[in-house]
Amino acid sequence: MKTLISGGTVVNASGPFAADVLVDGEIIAGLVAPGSAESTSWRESADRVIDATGQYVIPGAVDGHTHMEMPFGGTFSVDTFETGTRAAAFGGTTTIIDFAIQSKGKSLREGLDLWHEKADGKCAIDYGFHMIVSDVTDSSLKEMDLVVDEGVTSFKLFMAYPGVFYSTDGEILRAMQQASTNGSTIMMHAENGIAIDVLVAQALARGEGDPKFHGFTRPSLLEGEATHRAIQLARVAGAPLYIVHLSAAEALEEVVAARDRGQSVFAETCPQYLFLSDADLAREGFEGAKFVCSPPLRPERTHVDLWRGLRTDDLSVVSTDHCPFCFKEQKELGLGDFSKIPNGIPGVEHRLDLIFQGVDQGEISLERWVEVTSTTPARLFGLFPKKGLLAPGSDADIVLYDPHATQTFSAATHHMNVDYSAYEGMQVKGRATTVLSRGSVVVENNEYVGRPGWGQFLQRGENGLLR
Ligand code: DUC
Ligand code: ZN
Ligand code: ZN
Repeated sequence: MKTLISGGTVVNASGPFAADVLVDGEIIAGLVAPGSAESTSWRESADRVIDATGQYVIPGAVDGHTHMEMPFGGTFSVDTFETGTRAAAFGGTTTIIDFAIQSKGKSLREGLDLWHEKADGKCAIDYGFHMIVSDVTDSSLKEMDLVVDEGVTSFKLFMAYPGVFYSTDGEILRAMQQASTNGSTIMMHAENGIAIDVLVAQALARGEGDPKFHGFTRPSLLEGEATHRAIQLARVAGAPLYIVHLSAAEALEEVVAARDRGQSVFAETCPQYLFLSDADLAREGFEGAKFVCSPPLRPERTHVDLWRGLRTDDLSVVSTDHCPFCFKEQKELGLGDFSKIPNGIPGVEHRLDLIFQGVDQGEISLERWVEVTSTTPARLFGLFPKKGLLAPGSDADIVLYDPHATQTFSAATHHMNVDYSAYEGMQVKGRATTVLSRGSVVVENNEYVGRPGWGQFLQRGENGLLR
């Protein structure tokens, strides 16, 4: 199957240029000058020609942080791999990396097998796994090496959620030491969970049960403190560190200091920390529950710091931390007690569009948009240049993006399997119009034309930003 994508502006992380894209089967065969002899001859033999006039042609976006079917807070996140990857495709994301979970007392093997079962034969787009290590023991440390050999090359640890995912500093150090010998990267949920639990108990004892107290009991100082500690532990172990879902200026300062001294520390932020704020968490009645995630939404003034971090590359990636729980019956588990609200915000469908608003509003350049949503996550998580780049030999994961289209986000029209939108009524510029996954069109004219099971498991390599 030969495809020609003609007349568009190709945007890689290196910048925009006019080019026609030749696709042969699942792979990009070439980028050629529009109207060139190569383009004309490809057009003559092509099975399909896609007109990209007036559109950006970008590498399919890579979301390095999702939670499909995640058991959490006494329930499960509601997107399956089938519904979640379909929604991702609608928004121009053609790769997700989800978190397989080692439960306490179980092996990494059991956790990874379970995640393969959940995803196998279900995904609309390609997918990989990170592994959450909840139980650092002699045997799970050894298992980390085996898992790396299977293409799961990053491990998430938690300084938050005592009794669930939490690891002590000693356990974290041991896992980091292991990572330093097997070429993997440690991802850290950096919030001081022990201190937070004290603040939560004190708030509840005062009768402060509304959603906004979720934010008050997780102050940004405790994210900054944990980020500092994680960085120092990684320094001692000599391991690369990736701070997930960075939300606070105090945490960003720590990342800046580490990167300035040359330490291999990377960080992502998420659209919710760039577009939503603690004012949403404090919405009337129980509405704020829709915005309960951890770390919590911060004051609006933090947006400025995070956009700056994206410009300076102190924040290298935007991922979603997509973790959808319905308002009805799931978020409602925490009526009267914010600590029982399942933590998470749906977002896998809207990342590319939301970050494009940053381009439209002059916060970041067009190529930086591609870099933080696609190229850098592909590099960091060992998928580059197969993913994250439009070039000969790369997978033909391609998005046609119309910068002049407008859309309004709403639960009534989104494709995520969740009963509310955190961005209800928000009008945005830009939209993915055609999405190809490995050369096959999966979204066209706002219709899903892919199929569950098209997406393949990606065995990932080492972090490509270490040398
Ligand atoms: N934070 C969330 O909000 N949800 C899932 C897990 C996490 O760390
Ligand atoms: Zn987390
Ligand atoms: Zn997460």
